[in-house]
Amino acid sequence: MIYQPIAWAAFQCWPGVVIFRLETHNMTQSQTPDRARLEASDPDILAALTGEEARQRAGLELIPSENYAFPEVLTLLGSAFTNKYAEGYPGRRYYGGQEFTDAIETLARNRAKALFRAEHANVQPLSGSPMNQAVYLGLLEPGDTILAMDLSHGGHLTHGAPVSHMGRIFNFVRYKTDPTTGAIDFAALANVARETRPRMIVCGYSSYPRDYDYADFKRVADEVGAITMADVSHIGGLIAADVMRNPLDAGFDVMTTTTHKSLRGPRGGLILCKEQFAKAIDASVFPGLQGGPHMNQVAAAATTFKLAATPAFRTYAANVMTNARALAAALTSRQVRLVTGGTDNHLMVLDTMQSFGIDGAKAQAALDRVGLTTNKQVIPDDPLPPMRPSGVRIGTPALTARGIGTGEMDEIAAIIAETLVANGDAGAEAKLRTRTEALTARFPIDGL
Ligand code: DSN
Repeated sequence: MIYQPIAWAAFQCWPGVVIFRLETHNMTQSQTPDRARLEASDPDILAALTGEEARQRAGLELIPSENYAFPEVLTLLGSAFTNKYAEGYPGRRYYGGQEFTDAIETLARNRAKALFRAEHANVQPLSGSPMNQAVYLGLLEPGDTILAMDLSHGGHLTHGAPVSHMGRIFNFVRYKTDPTTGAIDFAALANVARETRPRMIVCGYSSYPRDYDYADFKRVADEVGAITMADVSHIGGLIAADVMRNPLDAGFDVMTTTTHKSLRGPRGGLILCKEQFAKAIDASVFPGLQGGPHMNQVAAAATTFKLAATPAFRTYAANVMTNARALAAALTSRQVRLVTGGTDNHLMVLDTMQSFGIDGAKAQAALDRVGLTTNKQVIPDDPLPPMRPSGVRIGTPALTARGIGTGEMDEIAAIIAETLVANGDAGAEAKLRTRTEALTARFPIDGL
C-alpha cells in the first residue's frame, strides 16, 4: 500500500506500462504454487511430487535428453497463461483477451529468430514429435520419400521408424554410420539419395555422439533437389550458444529443436525455417495438426531464448561439451567401449554388452540402484532387441547444470564402471550409492 502514491504518479505518465506491471505482479502472487492446498486436495499426488524432487536431488541425472529447467521456466509453466486459449497467431486469433498472449508469442518468435539466426520461427509445437510431424505434413505429400538415419544408428522415432505414424505415411529410406569409423557414411548416403531421389533429407540425431558438416548434406540435397531438415533437438542449446555448428548457417531450409533438453526450457518444440516455407509451416502446426497452443509453455520458451543468449549460458554450453569429453576419456581409461570411440557433443553410448557382458536393461537397472539415471540404448545394427539392447546412453547437460565439472568426471566414470563390474552385489552397490550422494550433496540443483 505504501507504493500506491508512487504507482498513481507513474500511471499518469505511463499508464499502459503500469497496468501491465501491476497485473503481472498480482498474477505472480496469486499463482504461487500452494503446497498446503495441494496437500489437502490431493496428498497422493503431492507425495509423488515431493518424492520426485527428492529423487532428482539425490541422484545424478545422466540421460542426455534430460535437464533441469531454468527456475523462471518452472514459474511460468505454473502461471495464469495455463488458463488461456489462443488458437491462431499473434494478431489473428479466434478468441478475445489476447493482449498478453500476443505479446509473449511475438517475443518468443523474435528471440528465437535472433538466437538461431533464422528467417522464421514457429513456437507453438507442443513437443518434439508434433514438431517434426508438422514439418513433414506441411512441406510434403503422403507417400513422398524422405532420407533419414536408421534408428539403431542414432536416428529418432519421428525420422520414420516403422512403428511411428510418419513411417506409415511417408516412404522413409535410410542412411547409416560406417561400421569401422562409427561416423556417418556420406558416400553411401549420397548413393541412396541418387537412387531414391528423396523430397527431403533429414539429419540430427538422438544417440549419435559425433559432429558433422552440414554442408555435406546440403551438397547431396542440392544435387537431388531435396529439402534439407535438421532435427537438432539434442544439441539445440549447444547451437544457440554457438559451441556447435548451426545448420541454418549452411543454408538448411528447416531446423527443429525441442526446448527442454540442452536449452533448459519448457517441454516443447520450435520450428525455424526460411521465409519461403513460413506460411506452409505455420498452417501445418495450426490448424493442420494442433489446436490451442500451450501459452504457459510459449511464455517459458520466450524466457528460455532470452537466457540462452547470455554469456552465462554460453559458458554452460561449453562446459557441457568439456565435461562430456572428460567423462568419455575417463570411461575409456577403464576399458569401457564407447560407440564411435568417444564424443564430439554432449552424449556417449556405452557398449555394456561388450565391455561388461551385461545388456543395457540390466545396466540401466544397476545404475538406477546406485543413484545414476541412464537409459538403455540400441547400438548400430544391435543384435539385441530394443527393450534389452547392448548399451546405455549417457550425457552431461544435467550434471553441468548443477555445477559439476571436469574434476568430478573421473569419480562418476569410476562409479559407473564399478557398478557394472559389481553385477548386482548389494553390498558393493550400497557403497557406490553413498559415493553418488556425496557428489549430489556438494552440487545442489538451482531452484529445486
Ligand atoms: N526422448 C528423446 C530422447 O531421449 O532422445 C527424444 O525424443
